[in-house]
Amino acid sequence: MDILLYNYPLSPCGEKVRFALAEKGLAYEVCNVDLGSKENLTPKFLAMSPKGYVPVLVVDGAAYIESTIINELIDEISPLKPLKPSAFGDRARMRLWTKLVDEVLHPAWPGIAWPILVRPAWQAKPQGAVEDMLARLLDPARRERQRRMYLEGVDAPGAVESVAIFSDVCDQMDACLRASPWLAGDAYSLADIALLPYCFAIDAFGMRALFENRRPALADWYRRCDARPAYGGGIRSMFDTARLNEVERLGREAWVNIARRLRT
Ligand SMILES: N[C@@H](CCC(=O)N[C@@H](CS)C(=O)NCC(=O)O)C(=O)O
Repeated sequence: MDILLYNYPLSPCGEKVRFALAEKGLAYEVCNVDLGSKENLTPKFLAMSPKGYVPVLVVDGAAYIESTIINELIDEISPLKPLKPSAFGDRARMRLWTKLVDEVLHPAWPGIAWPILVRPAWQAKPQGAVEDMLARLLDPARRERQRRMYLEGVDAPGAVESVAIFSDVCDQMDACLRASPWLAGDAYSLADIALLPYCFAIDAFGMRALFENRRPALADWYRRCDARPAYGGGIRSMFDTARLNEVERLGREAWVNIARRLRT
């Protein structure tokens, strides 16, 4: 089976797919799509992903979009080591978590991540070049949101609210993990995989205190996820060290501003 993943490193949706592929031990190639220079808006990419979103998973020449659906597909491609719980009640719980990610957590995510992952590259470009890239976005609301994040960083509307949403999801995870070892019961599942990239990114941004403080069950879950053999004994080993160092520095700077906004 030929598998190719179009991804942007540290994009939680793309990392979610990488974690599922790693759990299954499936070999795949990666093609990084630079969201900072809008490589996702080329006609070739839009033909696969009409909204210009990564990830896209190409399996034997057929392209699939939407990370939650892609992860279910990966689980079906390789039925060994199932990533869906065997009990129907646990499968329903798993899907409540993936739905929460798709409908609540991920839509809030750009408020935390864009100022760190994309804004610095845009600030290094002439403003006209950034406006040209923004003009290529088809959705006016997405264009306006990205423009505000470019101009205002964590002061843009939505950034502080994103932290509040993330914090609320962490509370829900902690409550669940006090009662069961994994989010959808006794076995590691697509629910854990759906949430893990967000916690990893926050960790990589040097903001781990945001989800660990006062949440011992969540902190323990994160350590157990990180130690899973599929991730090479540490999720950091799946990333470029220089890029991790850079996002940690940017994340710590952003956090100073977010913390100031939270206090006011
Ligand atoms: N619902 C989609 C969301 C994908 C998505 O938001 N991808 C982001 C990166 S995490 C993206 O490609 N953003 C590019 C842009 O907004 O220009 C999924 O789960 O795959």
